[in-house]
Amino acid sequence: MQLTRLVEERLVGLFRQGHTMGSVYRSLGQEAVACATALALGPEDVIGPMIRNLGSMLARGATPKEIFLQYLGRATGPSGGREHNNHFGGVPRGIIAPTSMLGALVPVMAGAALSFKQKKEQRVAMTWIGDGGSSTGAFSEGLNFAVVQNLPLIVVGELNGFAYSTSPEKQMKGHMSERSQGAYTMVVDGNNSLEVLESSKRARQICLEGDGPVFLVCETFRMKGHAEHDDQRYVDPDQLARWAKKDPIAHLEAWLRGQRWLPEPEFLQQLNERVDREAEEALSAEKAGGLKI
Ligand SMILES: Cc1ncc(C[n+]2csc(CCOP(=O)(O)OP(=O)(O)O)c2C)c(N)n1
Repeated sequence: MQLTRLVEERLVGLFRQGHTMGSVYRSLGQEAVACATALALGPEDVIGPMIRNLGSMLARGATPKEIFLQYLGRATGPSGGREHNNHFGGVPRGIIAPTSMLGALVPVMAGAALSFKQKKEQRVAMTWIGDGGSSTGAFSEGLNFAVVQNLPLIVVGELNGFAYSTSPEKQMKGHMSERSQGAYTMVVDGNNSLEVLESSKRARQICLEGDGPVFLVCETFRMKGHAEHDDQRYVDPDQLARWAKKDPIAHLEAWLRGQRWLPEPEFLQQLNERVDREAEEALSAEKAGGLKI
């Protein structure tokens, strides 16, 4: 979670200096959702992340340098400068590249889960969907397909207060969890990484036992605007202040302190240095270099 936060903070700096291609989409305050769900998986499982799930990619081995190269549009980046932000994947890491069209990853990942079921492989597929994205036809069709086929698919719902500037009550009746269409459903505190981790492990087990899919709705809050170009003036400052007190990293830190399991003091400094070093390496990388399209 801390690595995600540091990488994103560094990306914001690069954006403000005019280095990045396009905007920067933060997951500030919701890092537990992407990280703890992905950490519950095995290496054989497959994820299909969305824009706010950079943490899930870091959890599965993507490096800060790759992410910086990608945002800078460098030819030596994961997509060779063809794509921006976190739109890259990798078969060895079990990452299917994000798809911009909201909801579209649900049927794609249901397809991956179908192949696991057909081949009798003990693997699960996982993807994420925002409250806004859950209003798309693709989400409904994909989840419905997974339900009727009993697929090993975990759809993580990110109920984070806003879809761009639209709050959930302006685009859905009732709670997001009511969109489960018969999938096994859980609602958890998305800012409590331990709860997210435990329920994600349970979701995986349910899928492996043939009782999937699982719709795991994580209640959280988007602490920044939709992206860096959005100053979130439509968000009530009191609401932001309330959620700031529920920061997922501070929560885990307090728990670790209680267990006397806090990492060595140099841990944070080393993480910071790593992110700075990899950002500098990406910045000095060749802008173009024999890219064949
Ligand atoms: C089908 C589709 N419609 C519209 C968009 C433009 N769009 C991108 S992100 C976004 C808001 C997404 O909100 P939500 O799903 O709640 O996720 P969050 O940004 O809160 O994480 C919109 C409308 C899109 N990418 N795809």
